[in-house]
Amino acid sequence: MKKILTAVVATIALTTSSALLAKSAAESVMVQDPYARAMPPGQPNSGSFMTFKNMDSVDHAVVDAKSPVSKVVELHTHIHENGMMMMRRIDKIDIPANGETVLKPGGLHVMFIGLKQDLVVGKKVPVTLIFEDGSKKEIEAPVRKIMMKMKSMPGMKMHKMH
Ligand SMILES: [Cu+2]
Repeated sequence: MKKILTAVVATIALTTSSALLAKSAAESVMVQDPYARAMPPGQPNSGSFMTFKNMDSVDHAVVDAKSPVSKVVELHTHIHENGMMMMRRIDKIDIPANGETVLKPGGLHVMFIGLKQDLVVGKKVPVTLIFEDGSKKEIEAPVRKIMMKMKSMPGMKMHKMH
C-alpha cells in the first residue's frame, strides 16, 4: 500500500512540474520591430506589421488581435488573383517552432478596419495579440510612413530612360 501511494505522489509531482515548465505561447513568441502604417487623415483603414520569433520547440499561432484604434481588427494576408493583389482574412498566423514569421506590407498584416482616429507619425498603436492557447501579449506599434512599391515603379522606369 505504501509503495502505491509513493508512486501516486511521484506521478502528481511530475505532472505538476512539467505543467509549470511549459511556457504559454505569449511567453514563447517574441515580437520584434512592430509598426503601424501612417495614413492620410480621413482614411478608413490601416494595418500593422512586425516579426514573430518562436523561441519554443513547438509550433505556435496568433489567432486574433485587438486594438482600440479601429472598430474591427482582423488578421489578413495578400493573395494574387487574376493578376490582382487582394487582401484576404485568415484564421491564424502560424509561427513555426524555433522559426519566425514576418508581417510586412504586401504580405501578412494585422488589419485595422474603421479607424476611430488618424494614424499619424509619432503616435503609438496598442495591439493585443491573442495566441492559440488563449495567452495574450500587449505590444505598442509606432506609426511609420511606408513607401509603397507601386508608387516607386514609375520613377524607376523614368530613371532607366535617361
Ligand atoms: Cu488587410
